[in-house]
Amino acid sequence: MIYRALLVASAAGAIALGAAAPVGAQPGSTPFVNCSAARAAGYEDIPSSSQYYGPHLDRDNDGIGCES
Ligand SMILES: [Ca+2]
Repeated sequence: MIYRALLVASAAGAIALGAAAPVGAQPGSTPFVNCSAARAAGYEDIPSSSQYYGPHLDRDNDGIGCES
């Protein structure tokens, strides 16, 4: 019983860690943390269809993130 609880807890921890967005300039498969990170990685004008797009990158909500 205790072992099972530990197993579940560690699995949840791994998921939480895996869900954390990359902080650095290295592009991943998730939206950039912010436009500073996007620009540092060479990304601007990120379309909403991009895996790097996020609503937090598009303050005017026109479907383009981090306008140049
Ligand atoms: Ca925009």
